[in-house]
Amino acid sequence: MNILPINMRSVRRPPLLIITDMLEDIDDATAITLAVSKVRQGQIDLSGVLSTYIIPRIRNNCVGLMLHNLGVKGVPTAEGAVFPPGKEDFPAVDEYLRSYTVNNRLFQELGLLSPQDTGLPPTWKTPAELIHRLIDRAEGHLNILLIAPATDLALAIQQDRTHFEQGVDSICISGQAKIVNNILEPDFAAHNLNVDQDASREVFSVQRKVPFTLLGKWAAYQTPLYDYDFERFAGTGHAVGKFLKRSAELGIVRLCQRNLGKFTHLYSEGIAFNPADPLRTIIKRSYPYDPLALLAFTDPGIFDRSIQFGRHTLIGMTENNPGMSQPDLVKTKLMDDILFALGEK
Ligand SMILES: [Ca+2]
Repeated sequence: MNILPINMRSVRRPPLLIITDMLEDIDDATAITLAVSKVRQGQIDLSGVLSTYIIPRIRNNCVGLMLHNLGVKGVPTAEGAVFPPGKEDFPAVDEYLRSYTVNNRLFQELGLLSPQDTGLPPTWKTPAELIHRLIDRAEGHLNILLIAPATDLALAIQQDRTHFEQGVDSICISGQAKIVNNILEPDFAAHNLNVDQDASREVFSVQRKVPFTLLGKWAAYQTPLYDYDFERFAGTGHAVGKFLKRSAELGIVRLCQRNLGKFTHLYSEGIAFNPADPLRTIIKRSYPYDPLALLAFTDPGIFDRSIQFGRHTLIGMTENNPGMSQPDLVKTKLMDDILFALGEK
């Protein structure tokens, strides 16, 4: 049973598993860079990174490349679920694979595409098994950051609910919740929770045993990242800094190609689109949903305790209560931590 080395007998820093859909979305890449900074600053132990949703293998490779280029070794990474489970002919699969050719070009351009260098970890039988092994490794004190659809967490709960409820100290989610009849319910206006609604309900079913933190979009709207912020990342000269900048540009291009209506709604004032050369499109503004969810876990004091609901913390659920009275402080923290991972300061 002991596939993982037992070298964490006395865990002081909170062990954190990240579940991500890293690929074309700048949000996840920024969050993973921030996580590496938090490891370096001694605020967390990174227990593992699970990549999920439709093309988990490609996402997992990207995570491996990110960690490798950030100098992180020995962190288990694994492929999560293909969603929807058992429906691999889901139309989105083709579309995603086509889109990957764009990102493939990006990875090659930056010299990041060399999976053989990453020392990719052993293959796990199932993502649920990995989650339960990480609970054991954390001696029943695992924390989970969910910045992706909830499928894998739901499967882990279904596999062994008692072990999950007793072994997980907290779940931090990039997304919104509502309070209905005195319980938390997932708000399906949030993308991560909407993608696999059954899985989201399953995850919320552990709320009486496991404290939740939710970081909603209204918080992210307070601390946009601008083109000049991405220039600073690239300006470090670090390969990942350059990647963050180019990924921000390409992610926006992909959204434009896929869903023009949503693109216009979200970014009508936020980008300078170059139709002659979409890969030269410059992002002017993006919202750091996923990195803020990580900060809500590592640095809860920089947010307002806007809504405490029992043991749960809800930040940025509504327009009237964005969850931070000092957005400049939060933004500075975010930038300093990311730049730290890229070798600045
Ligand atoms: Ca994400």
